[in-house]
Amino acid sequence: MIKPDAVANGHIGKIIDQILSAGFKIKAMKYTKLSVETAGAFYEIHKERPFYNDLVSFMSSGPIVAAVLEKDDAVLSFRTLIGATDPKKAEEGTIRNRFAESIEANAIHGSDSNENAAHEAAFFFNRLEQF
Ligand code: 3AN
Repeated sequence: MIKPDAVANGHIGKIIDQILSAGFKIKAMKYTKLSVETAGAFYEIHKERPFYNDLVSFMSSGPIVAAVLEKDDAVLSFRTLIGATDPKKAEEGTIRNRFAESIEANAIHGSDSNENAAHEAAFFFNRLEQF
C-alpha cells in the first residue's frame, strides 16, 4: 500500500516504477481512501500498540494505493525493497529512504508474512479483481 504521505507528495508514479523495476508483477491495484473504521480494521494486529490511534488517523487522512504484487519470495523481497520501518534506518535507495518522512508517515506498507499478505489482499480485492 502506498500511504497517504507518499500519495500527497506526488510519489505514486516513482514508487510504482521502482516496484516494477525490481521485478514485481501487479496482480491488482486500486486508488482509494480508508475510513477510520477500515484503517482500524486493517491495522487490527497493532491495536495494543501505543501508536495505534495515530496510525489509524494518519492512514485515513488521504487517499492510498493498494496493490497485490507477485514475485518469487515476494514478502522478503518487497521488505528489502521498501527498507526499515524508520526511514532514518532505511538503506540508501530503498523506497522509504527515498520517499518516507517519518516512522509513521513512512510512504509504503508491505505485508510481513505470506499469511498476512493473503489476508491483506482479500481486505482490498475480491477474486475477480486479482489477475
Ligand atoms: P512495517 O510497516 O515496517 O511492517 P510495523 O508493522 O511494525 O512496521 O508497523 C506498522 C506501521 O505502524 C508502520 N508502517 C508505521 O506507519 C507505524 N509505526 C510503527 N512503529 C511506529 C512507531 N514507533 N511510532 C509511530 N508509528 C509507528
